[in-house]
Amino acid sequence: MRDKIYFTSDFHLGAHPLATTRGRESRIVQWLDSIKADADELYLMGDVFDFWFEYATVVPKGYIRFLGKLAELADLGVKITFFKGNHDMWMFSYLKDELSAVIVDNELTIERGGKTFYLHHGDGLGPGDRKYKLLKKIFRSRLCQWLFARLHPNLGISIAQRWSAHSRLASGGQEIFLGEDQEWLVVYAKSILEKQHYDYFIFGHRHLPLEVDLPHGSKYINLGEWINYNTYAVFDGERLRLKEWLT
Ligand SMILES: [Mn+2]
Repeated sequence: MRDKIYFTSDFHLGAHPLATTRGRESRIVQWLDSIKADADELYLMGDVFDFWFEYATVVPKGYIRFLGKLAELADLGVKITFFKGNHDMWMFSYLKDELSAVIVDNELTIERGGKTFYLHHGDGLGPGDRKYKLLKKIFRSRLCQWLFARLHPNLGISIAQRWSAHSRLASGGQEIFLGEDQEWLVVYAKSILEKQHYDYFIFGHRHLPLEVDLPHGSKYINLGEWINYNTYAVFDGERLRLKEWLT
């Protein structure tokens, strides 16, 4: 029976070293295979790809097992939603056309089983991070995207990969919980709660699996990532649980 909703994020497929990306892809494919019988919806909440850009007639090489498995799920009737992450914000119509996927730019709010969910990749929210907030505006501008698409893919994608090699993830440091006052997504969720109630806030981006109780019975879940943690959340119609995929 298709009665479960799955949430996961931050696969960073294609992130260096390339040798580990195939192992990661294979874990993800096994996990997708394990949920295909009971998944009604699948939310891929950003940074699925370490870099993604769609040219009018070209998409980046790679990830065929992953994309093939997603196609299988889509053909079985699983509804797939992609969120744009900070590494893969340049998704246009390809995944929509191939997988009937929904592409979400920023936040998405849904209600399932009488519970309300606030969903977002998690980039550029909360206090601070001004430099990134400015970059996000530039990277998301049509002009910037148009200019980037004018570069030959060999050049454009190698520039992007070099850029990505300097990211937080590539530096290999393990994330640690900073405490409720310093965790900017906790601060952000609390600010939203002042205006409106949600039962669950689900984010990626933090690269640290987290479950934090918020005021008024609300909860913040961070989905972690698939380099160290292999974590995802599942909603069974009543409860949301953060889980680890064990092969
Ligand atoms: Mn990420």
